[in-house]
Amino acid sequence: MNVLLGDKEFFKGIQKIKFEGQDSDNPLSFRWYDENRIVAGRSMKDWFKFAGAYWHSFCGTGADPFGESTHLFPWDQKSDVVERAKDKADAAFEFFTKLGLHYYCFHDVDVIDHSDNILDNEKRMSTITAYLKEKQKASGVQLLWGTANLFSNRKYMNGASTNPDFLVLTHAASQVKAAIDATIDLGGSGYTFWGGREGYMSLLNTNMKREKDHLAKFLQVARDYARANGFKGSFYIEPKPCEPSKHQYDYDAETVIGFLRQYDLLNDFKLNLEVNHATLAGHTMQHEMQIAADAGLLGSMDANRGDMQNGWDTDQFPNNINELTECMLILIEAGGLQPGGINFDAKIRRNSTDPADLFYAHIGGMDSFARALIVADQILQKSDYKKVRTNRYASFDSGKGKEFENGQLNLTQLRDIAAANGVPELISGKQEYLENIINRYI
Ligand code: XUL
Ligand code: CO
Repeated sequence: MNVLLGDKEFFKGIQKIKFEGQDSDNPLSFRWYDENRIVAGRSMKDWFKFAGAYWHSFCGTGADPFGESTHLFPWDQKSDVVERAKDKADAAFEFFTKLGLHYYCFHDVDVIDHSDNILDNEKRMSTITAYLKEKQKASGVQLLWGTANLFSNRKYMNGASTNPDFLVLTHAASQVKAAIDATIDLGGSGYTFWGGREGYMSLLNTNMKREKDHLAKFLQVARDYARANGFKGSFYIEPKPCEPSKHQYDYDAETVIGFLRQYDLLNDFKLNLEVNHATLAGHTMQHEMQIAADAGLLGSMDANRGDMQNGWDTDQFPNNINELTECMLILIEAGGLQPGGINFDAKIRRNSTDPADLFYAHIGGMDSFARALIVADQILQKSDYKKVRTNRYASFDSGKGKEFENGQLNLTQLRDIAAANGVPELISGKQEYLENIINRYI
């Protein structure tokens, strides 16, 4: 009997996924992701720290507002809450192990169903945490980050920590406390706050200033509790502009950084950026990553992609090499994610109903990242990408430009330089040239 699988196997007929290289036509193999391959000084495994998302892969039933579930999970059959949760954990760890994912992420309600009773929920969480700990030990899979779901239960319809009703805020606190306890117990390197309902539906009934103050106070007490109980990892805020709220307070990277600075949270919190959230905010993921990297706050990342033709969070698996290459250029130059990894916050489509579909989806995502990393490394090593970018700013490297950067010139002196030097030459930004470099190395 396989100790990891116990006496049940949920993904029958699927063996450990191996790297077989570009010439392989086995759809259940990696063509680019070779976890021990060194790229830009580190193994792929280390650059990415790929994680599986419990919620999409083991809880998401494929139901949508127009139709019932299509993903009928064999691990969701037992009537006993704990037994059902253990089956789900068995399925999840079988999947992580067969795919070669070394990390995972969860919300409290993903790993075990919750009731209306706080004491009961705390007991449930500690029971399943003990079980997950055993699974982690047997498999070597680690917790990338934990979180609490503060958006699905009806009591959170007006927000969790930003709810106008203080009692609702205390319920959110009870969940966060238990989820932090589980994260610490499982050795998680991060704890994420995604505030799906921390925002408003209408300003007519909302005191935005008070709600944002409550959000900050809530984050401070959660931070203090976790630190007092030995949590050494990073807290993450995951920005998203809207959905399910009309306007979410953690709108995008820049907004969150301003918020963290205003409430003195920059020492403990970093960003967990998600591709489809970036595009909903009217940005590219590259933009969000560069903002975070420049602030030293590039903590972790949720991988997925949206759909160009519709404006919501479709959470599809990533497959755009061109876009990912631009992201990997930023990742490599920033020295990687610190201390997080790449969590597949992505779901297979409602009509992807074969057990193998979950493997195809992740293999495609991992291969896309791997290929993009290789391409980005080639660009950085072999092309003049860096030189072109650096040279654009050469006028600030010496002389009067340098003096300006050093704060040594006033407005009148700047005017005098303009008057003495005449009309500036037109200097090309070379955008198409740089775009061609990316395609050349793909
Ligand atoms: C929702 C989303 C969440 C967070 C965790 O859009 O991304 O799943 O990642 O709460
Ligand atoms: Co996410």
